[in-house]
Amino acid sequence: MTGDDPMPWVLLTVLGLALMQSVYSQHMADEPCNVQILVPGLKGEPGEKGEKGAPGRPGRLGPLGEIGQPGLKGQKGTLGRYGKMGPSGFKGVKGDMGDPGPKGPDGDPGSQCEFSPLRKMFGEMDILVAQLSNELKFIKNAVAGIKETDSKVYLLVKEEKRYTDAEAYCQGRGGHLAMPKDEGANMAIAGYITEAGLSRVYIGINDMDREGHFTYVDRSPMSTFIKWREGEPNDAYEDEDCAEMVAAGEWTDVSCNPTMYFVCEFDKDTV
Ligand SMILES: [Ca+2]
Ligand SMILES: [Ca+2]
Repeated sequence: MTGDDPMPWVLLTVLGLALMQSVYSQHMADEPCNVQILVPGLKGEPGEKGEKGAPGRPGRLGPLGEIGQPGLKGQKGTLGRYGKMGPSGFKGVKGDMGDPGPKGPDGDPGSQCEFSPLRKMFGEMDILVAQLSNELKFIKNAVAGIKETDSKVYLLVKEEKRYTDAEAYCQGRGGHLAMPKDEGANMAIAGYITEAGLSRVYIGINDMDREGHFTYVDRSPMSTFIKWREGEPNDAYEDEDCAEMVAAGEWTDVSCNPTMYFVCEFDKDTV
């Protein structure tokens, strides 16, 4: 046999295939036909405890709680700082003119010059004009109406002054604050006040020297005629040493400090 002859190869192939078929057929005949039915097995033994897991995510926000009871009052705090300065107040009422001050020292001698006499003359004229103005005011008051009795002339001065200033004004014109010493004089003054539409004026009665011991303003003792209103004099607030007449002609003791109109009296002999 040579390589050029195909017959041996074909023969060998056929024999091989036949052998393989024979083995396979014998194997299939030995295997039974099995039908397997799957059922759950018995429960196993519990496993070992696992490791702790990672923390979970935060839960959702809960609903709002109820309002609690008010707490106890705390202790008083320390004093706070001063506040801001407030706005300016209203302008007050003009006060009374003060008493004249003491005389100042003499000035240095001036230099001699030709105008000195003129300057002195002008100064004197100023003083004269001031005096005349005051007199004119006085005459104007007097012309406006005076009251008189047989022996006295009364002048209502419509300038508000304190008691002592009022008396000084009357004295400056030769009189005093009115000192009613009988019913006629008192009625004349009371009528004067009523006609002028006033409710009160200073009159010349006071207890400035001795509390409760009233005298006339010229320090003469009181006459038997008095016209105190019921309950007066009462020295209210221990500060009433002067007297006023009210429109009805009655007297009350009052403080000497308020300013008000007043009535001067002059003796007819000296007017
Ligand atoms: Ca008094
Ligand atoms: Ca009184």
